[in-house]
Amino acid sequence: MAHFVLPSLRYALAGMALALVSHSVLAQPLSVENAKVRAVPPVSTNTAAFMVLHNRGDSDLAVVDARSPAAEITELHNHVDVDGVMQMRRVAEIGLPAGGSAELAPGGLHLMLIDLVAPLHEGDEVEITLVLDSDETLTFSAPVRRIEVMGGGMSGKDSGQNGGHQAH
Ligand SMILES: [Cu+2]
Repeated sequence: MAHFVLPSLRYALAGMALALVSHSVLAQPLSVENAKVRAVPPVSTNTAAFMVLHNRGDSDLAVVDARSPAAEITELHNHVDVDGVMQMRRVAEIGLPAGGSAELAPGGLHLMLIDLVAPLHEGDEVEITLVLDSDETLTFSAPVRRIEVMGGGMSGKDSGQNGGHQAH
């Protein structure tokens, strides 16, 4: 591996770093706990991230977007009961009232990581950025973990193989 950096690239990187510093303002009132990404078999191209969000501020806020370098697309999802069948739906935002919290957990709200750029291994750290309605962002890393499917009865079925909506 070459260790030198071309001058033009060096300038480009410096500019990028400046742009990130000036644009990415830490969303102070928002805190993230217990973030994790579901480990999936290498054939799976999608996975989900779970966490607990707390709004410790005095005003309401909402998470309106998310992104991760680990996936081509990151979406906010929820599960809804449609005639007794749980289906995933993309949601426009995850609202957090002042002093409130939201749990992203299997069977409910989650971040959907779609078209993973590389297979994820247990123990890997995945960078995730949440975008608020105020345009503030919060970036953190979440470890890849094995996460059991909730609801029992499904444990005998290898639900991770299709890489699709049943993966979580
Ligand atoms: Cu989903």
